[in-house]
Amino acid sequence: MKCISLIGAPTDVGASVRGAGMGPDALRVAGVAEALRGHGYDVIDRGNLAGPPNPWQQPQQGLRHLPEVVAWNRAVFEAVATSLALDQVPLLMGGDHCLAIGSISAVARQCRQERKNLRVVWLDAHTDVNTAAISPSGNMHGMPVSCLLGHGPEDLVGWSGERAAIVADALDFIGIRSVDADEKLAIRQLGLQVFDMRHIDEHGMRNTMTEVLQDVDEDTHIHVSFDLDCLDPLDAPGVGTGVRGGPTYREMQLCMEMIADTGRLGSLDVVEINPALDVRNRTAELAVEFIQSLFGASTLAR
Ligand code: EXY
Ligand code: MN
Ligand code: MN
Ligand code: MN
Repeated sequence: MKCISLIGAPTDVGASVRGAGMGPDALRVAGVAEALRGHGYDVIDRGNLAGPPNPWQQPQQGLRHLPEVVAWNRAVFEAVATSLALDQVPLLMGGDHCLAIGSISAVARQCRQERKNLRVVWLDAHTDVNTAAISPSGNMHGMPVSCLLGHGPEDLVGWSGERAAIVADALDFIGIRSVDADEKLAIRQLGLQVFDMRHIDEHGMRNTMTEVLQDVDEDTHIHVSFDLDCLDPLDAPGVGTGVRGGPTYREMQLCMEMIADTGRLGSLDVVEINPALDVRNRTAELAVEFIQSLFGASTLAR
């Protein structure tokens, strides 16, 4: 069993509201390390990364806080790369979702070196595929997917060794229900696979995940990028950009369990938990429940 390394990135520089910077400690208080140890994993908490404070400025040329976003992602990239080089499973504790740029770029580089097929499962209410040209807000937590596909500011692309860290085919979105007008066009142009809430309503989570995971084989590395706003805000109130109508608790558990069953989970982001908006740490506690399922805890297994 691989060792899991917890990496805290306490920042909200990419977000629209303040507070996600407290996410790493909320997960610690909710007992993430103890829970995983309880399932037999070795867990190393590498503490929190350092980076610049949130200057809370207006966007410049369509991008808000670009230098700070670059600095935080650099730190994340290095930490995730180090953990993968040690053959550990990095669990990035955000922070807002812009941090997936550094995290997934490091994973993509490692997969290329090891000739593994990278598959990214993006659990979110949003598609995060804005760019400076089309974003309605300039907030960079709405742009990590574009950056990873090679369509971001020069400072944020190419870290994996290729301009695009991932190809559109390697990415599946689940739980989507909020897409900006120009993002819809981008999704079509890029050929992205979006399993939106209507798809889950009509086909169920089981069929959806069967489709998502159909070509996973022994050479596959699955990266899960888990934005807690994927869940319904009634279950997960501690998020900055909640959208009603998310998957139910059981649907999300099944999603996690089916990923766990492949045995190919290699890395994970847990982002957008905002304790300032939460109710008694409920969202971090819920995240810890889902993280356990993702790492193979099930009702009848130890
Ligand atoms: N699409 C909106 C924007 O780009 O401003 C909202 C993005 C919210 C992103 C959250 C993290 O997933
Ligand atoms: Mn997101
Ligand atoms: Mn989101
Ligand atoms: Mn696909």
